[in-house]
Amino acid sequence: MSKISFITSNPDKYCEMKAFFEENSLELGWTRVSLPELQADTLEEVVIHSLSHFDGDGVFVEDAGIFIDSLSGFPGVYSRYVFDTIGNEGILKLMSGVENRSARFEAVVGFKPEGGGDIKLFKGVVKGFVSLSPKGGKGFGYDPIFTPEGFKKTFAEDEHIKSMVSHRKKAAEKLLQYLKRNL
Ligand code: ITT
Repeated sequence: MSKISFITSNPDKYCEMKAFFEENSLELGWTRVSLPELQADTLEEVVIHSLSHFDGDGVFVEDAGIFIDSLSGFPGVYSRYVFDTIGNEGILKLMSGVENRSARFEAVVGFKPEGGGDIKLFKGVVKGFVSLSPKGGKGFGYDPIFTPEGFKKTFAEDEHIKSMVSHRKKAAEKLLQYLKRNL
């Protein structure tokens, strides 16, 4: 199998994905470029649009976001823009006094198979809650304000928990199963 490459501008996303590949004795290349941010309704649309900019194959992109129930799924596909503008403090302000803290992270991986063929999509979801304050230092993105269901610590407080149950881990597992079956 030639080396699969992850197209992303985000080092945190690459490092997490690389660790999942290494656990499966696979190398993961990094195509570090900024992807055009399409304003679309779903992560799947964003992923397909991003991949359409690349001629090569054996590559994948991944789009992720946090969907907050009491905000009707906001910021969802706009997670990057919202993080870069109002950030975690802004999200917590929007949720001030809100009792329903439930939320989920979603990740969609889009893989362009080697030698051509349709784009394959793999989705991972983790349910949890938005904490009342950021915990665990600066962390990656929304990690300091997200506590996964069944745990008491935010993703930023416990990276080990994140590596076991995250949306990215679940999408990566599906991608890795596909790669093992097909390559
Ligand atoms: P690429 O599109 O170049 O891959 P990006 O930073 O734009 O990188 P996404 O669109 O997938 O990545 O993610 C949107 C934002 O959501 C991202 O910038 C983070 O702030 C946040 N995010 C994504 N995955 C996350 C995770 O696992 N934990 C915390 N925040 C995350």
